[in-house]
Amino acid sequence: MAEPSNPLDDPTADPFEVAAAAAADIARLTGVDHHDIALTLGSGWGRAADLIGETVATIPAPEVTGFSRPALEGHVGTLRSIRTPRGRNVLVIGARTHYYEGHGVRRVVHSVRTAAATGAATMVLTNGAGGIRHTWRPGQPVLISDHINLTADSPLEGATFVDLTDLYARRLRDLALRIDPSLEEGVYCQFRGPQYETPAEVQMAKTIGGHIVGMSTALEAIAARQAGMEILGMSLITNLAAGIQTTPLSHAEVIEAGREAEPRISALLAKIVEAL
Ligand code: 8IG
Repeated sequence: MAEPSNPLDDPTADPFEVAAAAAADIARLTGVDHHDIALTLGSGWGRAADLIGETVATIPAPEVTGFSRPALEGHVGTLRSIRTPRGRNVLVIGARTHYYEGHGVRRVVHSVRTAAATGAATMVLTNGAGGIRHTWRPGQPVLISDHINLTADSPLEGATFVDLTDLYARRLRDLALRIDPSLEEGVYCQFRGPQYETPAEVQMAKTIGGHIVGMSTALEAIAARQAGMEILGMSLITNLAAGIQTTPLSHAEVIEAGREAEPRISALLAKIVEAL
């Protein structure tokens, strides 16, 4: 079966025009013409959507311009429009395209650009990741304080000199800390994946100032900043990084840690979103 074409695969397409078309699709399909907050839910964070308010509409991501069909059959990502008790519209993105899927960085950041085009001024990025700090435990949520982009790629095109000072806004981290003062912070290192790191790569990440290793969030945060959004980043530590934990990393273990932590961290995230 031929894959339906994606306008982002046309190199002459303007990715911001594709994002504007996607935002128009979302307005039409949800009946909500403006969103205030966008939230990307990574592994372990999925249940937060049910806790932040009333779901107004759920749409399959492939019905929205530029969103990919899932790489593997089975799980189709969705976009949800949720109305909070305080009357804000939250766009919940349950369809993340990872860099390692090989569709190019335009597809990776399309959901973030679409969120901005729906009007969202705040982008909440969550993920499941490996922890470098040996005091951290699987199931622990941490705030992202900054990142190191080790993908050797960028969502910015041409001479686009975007400032990344305070990328993960101190203001939003302080707000999260008021809700849970026990939250720790760390620097997120994005590797290309999909293989996990070698222990030597984890030592490199540690040496250059990293505390968290993952495969998703840095490129998305750069695009969110370019779009003018304020960013909150949170990682669920599902495993200690290779060599920090002495046992091999297994995807099953990662999924299990996420499942176990999900009710707790989803409730925390819902409280944070309500306070944004
Ligand atoms: I879940 O240990 C998860 N995602 N790069 N390293 C990287 N990504 C991850 C890891 C990890 N665990």
